[in-house]
Parts: sequence; structure tokens; C-alpha cells
Amino acid sequence: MLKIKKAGAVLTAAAMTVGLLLTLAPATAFAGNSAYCSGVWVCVYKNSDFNVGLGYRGAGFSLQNISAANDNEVSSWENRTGTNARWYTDGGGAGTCHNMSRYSELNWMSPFGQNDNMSSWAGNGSC
Ligand SMILES: [Ca+2]
Repeated sequence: MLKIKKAGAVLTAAAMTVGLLLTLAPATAFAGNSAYCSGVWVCVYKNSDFNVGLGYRGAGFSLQNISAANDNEVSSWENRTGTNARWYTDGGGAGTCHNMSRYSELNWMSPFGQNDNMSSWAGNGSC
């Protein structure tokens, strides 16, 4: 009986530790590029792993096209805002929509068939 009680105590402590880590995660989880994406922004990059910044916007920005120079160039992104964002494979919100959820990032879009395909984006909600 004593051993069972001890095991239960250990499990409780482990669960509390996991809970604490999950609580702290949103503020510390970004592996992205803090030098470029230094604000509470949605940031996009020309290359994987948050290399070569192409642009950033604050939370809630309206739908807009990617500039002609950067059209179909984005290969990684991060959303440091508390608002969901999204992007489209064509201009003006046309084509396929993909989410860039709040407090999330994607270091390499290629495995999802999304590489070099972003033509418009918005920071005011998910797909
Ligand atoms: Ca690219």
C-alpha cells in the first residue's frame, strides 16, 4: 500500500510539472527569428527556418496581396499575435486558404505542399 501511495504522489507531481510547462509555453515557444520578428506580429520569410524576412504585420490586419516581388516566395512564417491569421494561394483571398494560427509558426512549408505559393494573406481570422 505504501508503494502505491508513493507512486500516486509522484504521478501527481509529474502532472503538475507538465501543466506548468504548458502554461509557460506561449511566451517561450517561438523558435522563429526574434531579430526580424521583434514585435507582436505575423512574419513571413523567403526561406525555411525563418531566414530572409519578407514582411510583417500587426494583429488583425486586413486581407492584402503579397507584393509582386515576394509573390510565391514565402517558405516559412510565424504568428506571434494572439489573433488567428491565414494565407491564400492566389491573390485577393482566392485559391486555397491555409491557417496561420495564433501563437504558432511553421519553419518549412514544403512538407505540406505550401512552399512558394503564398499570394495573399490576412491577420483577422482563420480560414
Ligand atoms: Ca521561398
